[in-house]
Amino acid sequence: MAILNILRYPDPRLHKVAKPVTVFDERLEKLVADMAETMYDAPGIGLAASQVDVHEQLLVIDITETKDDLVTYINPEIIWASDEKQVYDEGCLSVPGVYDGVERHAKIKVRALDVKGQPFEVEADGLLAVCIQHEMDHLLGKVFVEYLSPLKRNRIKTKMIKEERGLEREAQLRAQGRRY
Ligand code: K1U
Ligand code: ZN
Repeated sequence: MAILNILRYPDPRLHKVAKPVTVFDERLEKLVADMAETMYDAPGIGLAASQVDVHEQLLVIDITETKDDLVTYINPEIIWASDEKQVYDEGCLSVPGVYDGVERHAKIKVRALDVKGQPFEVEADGLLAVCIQHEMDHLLGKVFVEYLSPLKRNRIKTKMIKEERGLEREAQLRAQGRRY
């Protein structure tokens, strides 16, 4: 297994639209295992393939504290959504350190395929409903900060770009064997 690189906002690759998975093979199983390891390591409660620069309709979620209930959703579709909405303070591994309220459907019913290509359905509410909708947005190329005001989004973008420059500088100095 391997820890994959998570793209950071505002990387333009986060806005690519993912294509359906058509081949259920060992490569897909390895990708799912690597994504799960990457999510647990981060740590996070969800990860979409788009975040690791794989533009296929695949996501992993485990909202348990015990980290023992991994669910893989391939080609997920929301087949029902409640009129009722809920606001939750969301985070994102592609926008580390930023949490803000997003309004989404309070309850949803999702149809997806598992890693073997077998269909299943899930009814979700609470954090699971939030997380599925957040991850499905990633597959459409949408990052949660796009629900925020242009002012907040631009502040976040500026902060992320500054942090990225700092990280690049640290990496340069480390490569030169210096302390920073
Ligand atoms: O980047 C991602 O898509 C993962 C994201 C999922 C998510 C969290 C909260 C609301 C909506 C979607 C995260 O996992 S951010 C990290 C996080 O929330 C967390 C990390 C460790 C323990 C518990 C939560
Ligand atoms: Zn995210």
